[in-house]
Amino acid sequence: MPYPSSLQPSLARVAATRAARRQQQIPRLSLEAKAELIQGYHPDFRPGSRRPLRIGPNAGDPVPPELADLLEAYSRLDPDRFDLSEPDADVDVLAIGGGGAGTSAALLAHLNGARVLLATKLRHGDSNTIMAEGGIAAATHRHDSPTLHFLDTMGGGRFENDPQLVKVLVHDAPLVVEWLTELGVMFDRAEDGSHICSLAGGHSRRRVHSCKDYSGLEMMRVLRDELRTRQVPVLEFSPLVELLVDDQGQCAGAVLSQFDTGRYLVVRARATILATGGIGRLHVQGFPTTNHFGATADGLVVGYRAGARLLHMDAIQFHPTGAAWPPQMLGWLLTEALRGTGVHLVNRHGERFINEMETRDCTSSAILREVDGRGNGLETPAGTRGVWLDTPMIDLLHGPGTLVRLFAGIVHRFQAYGIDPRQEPLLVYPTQHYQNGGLRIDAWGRTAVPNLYVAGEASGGVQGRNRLGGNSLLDIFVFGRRAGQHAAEHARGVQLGRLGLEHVRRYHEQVHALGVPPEYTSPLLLPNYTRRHERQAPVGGVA
Ligand code: MEZ
Repeated sequence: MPYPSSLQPSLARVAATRAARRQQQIPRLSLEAKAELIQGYHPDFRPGSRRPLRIGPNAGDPVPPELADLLEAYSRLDPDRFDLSEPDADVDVLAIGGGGAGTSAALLAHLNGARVLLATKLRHGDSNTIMAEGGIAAATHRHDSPTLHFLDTMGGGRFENDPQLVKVLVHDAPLVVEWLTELGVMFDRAEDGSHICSLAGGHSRRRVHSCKDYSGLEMMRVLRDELRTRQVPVLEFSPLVELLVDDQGQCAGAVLSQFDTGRYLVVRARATILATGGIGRLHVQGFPTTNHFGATADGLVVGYRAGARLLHMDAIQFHPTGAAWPPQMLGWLLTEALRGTGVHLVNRHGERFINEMETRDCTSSAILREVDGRGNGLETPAGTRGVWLDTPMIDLLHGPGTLVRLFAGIVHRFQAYGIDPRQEPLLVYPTQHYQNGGLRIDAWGRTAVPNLYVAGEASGGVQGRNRLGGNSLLDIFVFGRRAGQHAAEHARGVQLGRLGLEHVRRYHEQVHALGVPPEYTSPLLLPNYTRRHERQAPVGGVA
């Protein structure tokens, strides 16, 4: 859908100011100015954006109400009636989640001699990994070092990251990029064969390795092939419903549900790895999202019920540049690599208002200030609002053909709606992108629950309160690999007791004491897109 006539005067203004803006330098904000901007405009700080959890290991901690409702709901299973006497499968390592974290965990567990099952809610690969555009961060170039990567990551996370986890993240990073390259990932390369690296907000060096603007899809292509070639069993369309905990308090596998038959499957496992991803499809505060349909917090909910602790769950990442037009693409990711390649953010008057390489918490807040606070944004006839991401700058700065060469996916997607990003800027607004926190892990992905591991976006501690671009694809492979390797070794020594759902029974008592109606159940499994007035309950699957 081409731009409506009401936006045309502003489009003309953006074009008229483009050449002059090339020379303009916008200084980075001081720490104080950043803090003030974030506290004034970041959605995490809006009234009503969090509420204290009332039950479980994190009782009293603030979390988004959309998540709190799921954490304070009943299981889909009745622990008094559910039959666990004959497990459907018995494995050493059960990896749950078909994205990069789960797949790399399953692969490493297999390579370390474990009998592995990978279970996933949708098709193998359907995940936030395949939505990742920009790339993976790693200090591989001569002018860079893991130490600089460490400092940038800690600063981006507002120094609340677990330093041990960040140390592991940045030190494993070059190894992970080498591993992916050897497996066959086709990274963008310069004429001398070296990887081309781009800049992302908060990184002091160019260290994001990309595969055009479909980096995650390319990585997932290769990993999925690898798992298939090695004949690791994969169970698709089988979402996680509950973890099993034995009579010694150890995690002992999981109950999955089969979408097609509605049947439950009991999988006994000596080690279980949750790699179920994020919560974008909860649409916190009504924001659109860049996330895959499966991102409904399932692992967080069942891991919490089993006794694992959450960390930083009140810190949600809003990517600054989600599509705000056409309406069909609302919230779609417009990679940060565009800004890293020189694209400006400009308001309705064609003016820049922030250094585009600030961290995401800051840049998103600046956009919200421009639109909501200063009235310098634009509104479309569909009611969406935003500022401009001036994509024609790329060809102006780097020569004709550059935009389509580096960002082919974005160009083609917008052309399908009659917008040519080579000629016209894109209207953008912050979009829910990532959960900075998650279930607390150590350097091997272990939680406080014996035999239970977490890897990737469902884990907490690595990213602090604000993740830097490129550190998510990195996180999933670093900690997916580590969890898989450790789980395989650990499983050899595990003796499981009687399988049980006693933890669910105890949790139900607490939910009941809150007065939660019995039809409020979780995990959600699929996003709830019924219209508000048609809903039976505000959250979860209604049993
Ligand atoms: O790590 C990310 O989230 C990332 C690089 C996203 C993007 O802008 O492409």
